[in-house]
Amino acid sequence: MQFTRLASAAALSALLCLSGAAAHAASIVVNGSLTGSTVNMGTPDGWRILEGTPDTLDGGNNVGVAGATDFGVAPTASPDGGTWVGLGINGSYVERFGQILQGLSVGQTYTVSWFAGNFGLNRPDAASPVQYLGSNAIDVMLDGVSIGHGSTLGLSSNWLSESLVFTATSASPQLSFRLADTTKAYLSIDGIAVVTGGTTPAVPEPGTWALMGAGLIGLALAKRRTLG
Ligand SMILES: [Ca+2]
Repeated sequence: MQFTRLASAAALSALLCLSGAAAHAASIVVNGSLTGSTVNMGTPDGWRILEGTPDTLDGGNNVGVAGATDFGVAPTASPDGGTWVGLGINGSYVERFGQILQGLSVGQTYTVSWFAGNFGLNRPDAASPVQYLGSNAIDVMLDGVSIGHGSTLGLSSNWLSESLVFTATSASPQLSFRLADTTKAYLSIDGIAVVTGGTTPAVPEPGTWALMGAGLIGLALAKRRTLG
């Protein structure tokens, strides 16, 4: 998210940025906690910008701008703690960040998980009003190709835990995140982990449970009639 007047402050923040890598114990991802200094137009150590200008932020520094609390809805603290990354989209303007994963086994399944929030950006009184208040979802990409996305989130203070399973087709694919559709929005992501294993859950849909329940009741009634 570009704010030209703050470019020098952002550069200073980048200089002051210290390594805060705190990788998940069993996760393949480097600095999945997205720990770093808040910075407008910058990502934490271990990650790189792939499109547009993602930011590193927290609840007191929206879009990485020092002291900015101009959210659409004030965020709760990240379940992962500390800073996180914000991704904007506006039509053909896309923000995407990622890293190269290492040491995957081709044919092995992996689970990628993350926390997502939609706190937006609302600066209606600026000389040029800036409002990113739409609903959108976190899209997950491997080597630049989408492998699925999380739920579509409207503005809310809450974080949602999301995950999906993929099968590795190379040992070192590029994992990246952007927003799933072109609707103008600004979403947050934190706590990214990739762990070995995982299967697509074969849990029956709610409708299936209802049918199964009705079937069981029917069987019980039939049995009672038979016995009676
Ligand atoms: Ca974090």
